[in-house]
Amino acid sequence: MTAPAARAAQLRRLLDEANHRYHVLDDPAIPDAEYDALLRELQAIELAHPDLASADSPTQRVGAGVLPGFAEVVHEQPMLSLNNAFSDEEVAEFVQRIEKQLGVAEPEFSVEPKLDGLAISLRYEQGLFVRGATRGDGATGEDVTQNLRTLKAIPLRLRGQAPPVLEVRGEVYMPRAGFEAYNARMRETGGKVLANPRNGAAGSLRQLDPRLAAARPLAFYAYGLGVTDGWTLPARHSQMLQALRGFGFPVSPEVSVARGLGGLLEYYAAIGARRDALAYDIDGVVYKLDHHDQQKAMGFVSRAPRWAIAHKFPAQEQLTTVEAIEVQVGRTGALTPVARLAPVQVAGVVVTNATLHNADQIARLDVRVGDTVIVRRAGDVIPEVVRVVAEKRPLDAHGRPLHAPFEFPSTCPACGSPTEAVRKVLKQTKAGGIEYAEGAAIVCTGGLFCPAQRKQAVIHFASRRAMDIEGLGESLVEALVDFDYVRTVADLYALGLDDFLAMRRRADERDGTVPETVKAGKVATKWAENLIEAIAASQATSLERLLFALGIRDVGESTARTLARHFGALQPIMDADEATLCEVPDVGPVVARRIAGFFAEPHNREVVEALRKAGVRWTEGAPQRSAQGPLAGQTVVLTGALAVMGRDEAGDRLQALGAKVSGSVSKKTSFVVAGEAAGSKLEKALALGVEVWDEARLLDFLNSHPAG
Ligand code: JCF
Repeated sequence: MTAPAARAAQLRRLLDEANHRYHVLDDPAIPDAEYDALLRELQAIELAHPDLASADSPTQRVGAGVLPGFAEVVHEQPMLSLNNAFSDEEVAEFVQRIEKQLGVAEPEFSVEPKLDGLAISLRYEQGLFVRGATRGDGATGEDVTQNLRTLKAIPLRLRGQAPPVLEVRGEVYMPRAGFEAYNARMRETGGKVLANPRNGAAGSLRQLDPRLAAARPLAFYAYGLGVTDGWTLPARHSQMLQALRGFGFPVSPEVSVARGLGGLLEYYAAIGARRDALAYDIDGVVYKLDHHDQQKAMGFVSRAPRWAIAHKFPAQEQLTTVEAIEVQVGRTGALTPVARLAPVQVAGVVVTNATLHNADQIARLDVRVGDTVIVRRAGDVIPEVVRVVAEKRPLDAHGRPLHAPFEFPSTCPACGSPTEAVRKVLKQTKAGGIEYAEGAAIVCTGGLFCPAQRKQAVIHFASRRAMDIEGLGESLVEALVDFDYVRTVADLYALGLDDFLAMRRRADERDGTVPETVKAGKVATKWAENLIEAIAASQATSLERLLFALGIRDVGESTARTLARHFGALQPIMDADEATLCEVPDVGPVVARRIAGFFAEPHNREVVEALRKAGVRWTEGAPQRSAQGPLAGQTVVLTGALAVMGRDEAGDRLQALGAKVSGSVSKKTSFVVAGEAAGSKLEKALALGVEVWDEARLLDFLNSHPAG
C-alpha cells in the first residue's frame, strides 16, 4: 500500500470509531477540533488522490447508524450537512465562488448562530405534528416523536394558515443552565454526568420513557425546511423563517440578514463577542444565501449545499496536560480538587486550571499527573476536565503508568488538620432513617482554626441573604484573614478606618499593586468609610439571618427561619438537645446533631457572645409553633429561573402565606414552582407525581392572596 493509501485507511478507522462513539454511543473519545482536523486531512488526501476515494469514507456521510429501540425514518428529502469554514479566508472563498457563479456582487445572506445540539425533522400534516425524527446519517433517522412531543418549544398544532404538509428542520439543544443543574445532581447522587450539553440533548431524545425526556430542559430552534406540499415558498430564506415563526416555531432571535463578505464577518464578530453570554452553546454561525432562486442556481456537492456554510468558532474543548493536582478548601471544609494545566486556549481564553469537582469525579476520571486530558470551557462556567485520553498516559520503562492514581491528602493543605470522609445527607426521616449521597466528600476537620474555612465563613456571614454587608467582597476578606485582622466574624465589628487602610497597604505591597496615587501620598478612604458604615448597619438584624449567617452545616435559610420561629430566641436554640431540636418541623436527626454539635463547641458560643458584645442585635419574639396563612403546613420548592419576581422574593411571599420553602423535592412536597430551564428538581417532582406550578400560576395565586 502507498503511504497516502495507508494514512487514508488509518484516518477512516479513527474517524469511524470517533463517529460511533459520538453519534451512536454519546460517549465522545476525541474533542471536536481533533475530529475536524482528522477529517480535513482525509478530505485533502482524497482530493489529491481521487482513486483513493470510496463510498464508505467518513467524508461521504454524516453521523452514523441507527440504534435499536426506535423505528427507522427514511427522510423523503435527505437532511443535509454543512461545509465548514475555519478562517476568514475560507469564508472569502465561499463568497467569491457564489459571486462568480451567479454574477452578482455582495449577495445577501440569512445568518444565524449554529447551535451545538441535535438536528431533527418535524412533520406536520393538516397542521398537526405527526412525526419527529433525528437526522441519523442524513438519509435515515430514528422516530423520536414521543420524546419530541414533550418539548414545549415544539408546536403540536400549527398556527395560522399552515400548508397541508410541512416538514421543518431544526436543532434540539440543552441550555447551559439546565445542563449544569443536571450534572450537579448526577455528581451528588453518583449518576453518570453528561460530557456536554450536546450529549444531554441527544441522550434525552433517546430515552425510551418519554417522561424522562419531558423532565430534561430541552429547547428547539427551527432553521430550515424538508418536504412541503401546498405552500408557495416566499422568495427568501429569511422570509421563510419569518413564516415559520408565524406557524408557531421558535426561530433564533439572533437570525439576521447580512450583505457580502464584510457583512458576514461583522456578524461573526458580533455573535462571537456575545458567545459566553448566550444561554446555550454554539460552535459557529451559519451563512445561507437568502434568495431561494440563488440557492437553486448554486446547487449541491455530495451531501452539502454550495449555498451555505458554517463558520466555526474556536473549539470549546481542547487537549492539554495535567501538571499538578491540588486541593482547595471551601467554607464547610470540603476539599475541592483542581487540575493545574499546561496553558491552553479554549474558546478564545487561556485556561490554566480546571475543576475536578470531588473525590468521586477524580476516581471516575482516574485523572493523574502527566495525563493528557480534554478540557472544556463554555460560557462563564468554571473550566472542567471532561476525560483522560488513556492512550497518551505517560508510562515507565516497564509499560506501567508513570504516576499513581491521585489520593486525597490526609491533612488539610491550608491548616494541616486531619481530613475525613463525610457522606452528604440526601434525605432524612424523623424515624432516624438517613439516605446518603453516593460518594463521600473529603473535609478538613480544622473548623474555624483553618484559615481557608475562616475566609469562607466570613464571606458567607457577610453575604446578602445572611448579614448583608455590602462591599465586603472576597478579596477583602482574604486580606483581612491573611493579615490576621479577622479571626472570627465578630472581629469585623471592631475594625476602624486605620485598620482597613493599613491592611489595604500591606495587601498592595505584598501583591506589588500599590497604585501610583498612593505612592504620591494620596490615599482613598471613601471605600473604607462605606464599608464601616455597611458593617455597622448589619448590627441590627433578625434571628433567622443571624442563625443562617453563623454557617452551621446543613442549616440553610429555610431551616434557620423554622428554628427562629419555633424557638423565638437564640438562647433556647443554643441550649436545646438533639431530641428537642428534632421536635422542630423538618429538622431531622442529622441536622439536629449538627446544630447541637455546633453550639456544644465552646468556640462557637464565644463567637455568639462576642457578636453580642460587638453590638449585634437581633429581633426575638414569642415561640411560634405553627405557621399561619393559606399555605400553612405546605412545603414548596422553587426551581428554575422566574422571570417576574425572582426566586428569593417568591420564596419570601410564599413564606408570608405560611408555606415552608424547601430546597429539595420529596414525596412530602406540596408543590413545585418551575421556572425557565428547571432541571433535576422538576424531574424529581414529575417522577414522584408532585404538583407542578408554572410562574403564571404562582403569580395568579400571589395576586389573589395578598399577605396579611
Ligand atoms: O444550528 C445548527 N446547528 C444548524 C445546522 C443550522 C442550520 O441552519 C443548518 C444546520 C445543518 C444543515 N442548516 C443545514 C442545511
